[in-house]
Amino acid sequence: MKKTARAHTNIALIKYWGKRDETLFLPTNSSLSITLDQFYTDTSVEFDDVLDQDTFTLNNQPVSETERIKISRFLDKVRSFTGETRFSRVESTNHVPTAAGFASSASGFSALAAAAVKAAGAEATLEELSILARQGSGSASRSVYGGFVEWQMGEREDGLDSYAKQILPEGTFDVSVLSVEVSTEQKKILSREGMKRTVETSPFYQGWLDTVGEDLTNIKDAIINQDFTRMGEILEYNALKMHATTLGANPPFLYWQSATLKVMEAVQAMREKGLECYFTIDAGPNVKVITTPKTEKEIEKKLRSLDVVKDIYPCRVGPGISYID
Ligand code: 2P0
Repeated sequence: MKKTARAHTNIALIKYWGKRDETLFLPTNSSLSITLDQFYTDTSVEFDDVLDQDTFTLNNQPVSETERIKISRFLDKVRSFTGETRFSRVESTNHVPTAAGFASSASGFSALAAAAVKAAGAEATLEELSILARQGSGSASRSVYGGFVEWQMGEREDGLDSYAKQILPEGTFDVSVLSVEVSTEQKKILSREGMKRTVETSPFYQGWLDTVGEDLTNIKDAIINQDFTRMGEILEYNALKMHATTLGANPPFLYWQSATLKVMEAVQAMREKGLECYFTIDAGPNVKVITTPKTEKEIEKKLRSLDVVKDIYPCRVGPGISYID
């Protein structure tokens, strides 16, 4: 029984930055994201007793042995959840511009969790899928849902209360996300390593922990009230604060390039002229600009005129997991 699921990627407005358990992917803080409509992964899974190991192709190409083992370890979690004992054939297609700094791991593990559970003939609630997806990549826990999504960190050691919940469904509060590409280079410090180093060495990390909960409470209130300005102010503040923690790490590091700063300045300059937009940045040099559908085109045009901008990918708020067959 081959089953195919689609999951969309997401962009965090309140960042997941740090783990308290690296094996179970348990975070040190709750986070909040928007699921994006344009970028997604389609994954099909078929368990078959002729197989003597899991196989995995990404965009029709077999992956490296290291990658295959990573996926197989994740499938072990699905097998233990569903009682399935066979190995599986996994085929994944990414519709995610990884060059623009989008991790495909969020949509990837979310789609894989959903397809694998279905292919095993089992049922899972969205909460259970979120818990499973989380154990492939933390941010994947949020891609199970559409709209505005909160990943609640939970308190338990076994992670059973660490899953995402929808705050507001897609189609309720229209925002526009412009992914601004300034560099297509591979990042030097992967987010997994970056957050670990920050947790272990940055004296600024405590400041992050002390205040991120309040940012989350405030932004949830803004989102529920569809207060774009307040949401924008909080998301920009939270992104800058996350990046500030990396400067205090030892050895210190910074995901920004000079081009990143140019886009940030342009956003602030447009805002001063009454064009409302805000930026957020993940573990890389590219910038996501959050604006409204009404101003999206004008802002995109202005950003495209900057010589440091290579490309722009516009998105709106997207849906959660769906099954294709
Ligand atoms: C986020 N990031 O909330 C944060 C902000 C990057 C910066 O989630 O180690 O690929 O697989 O759990 O989810 C990227 O990290 O990390 C990320 P793992 P993940 O979107």
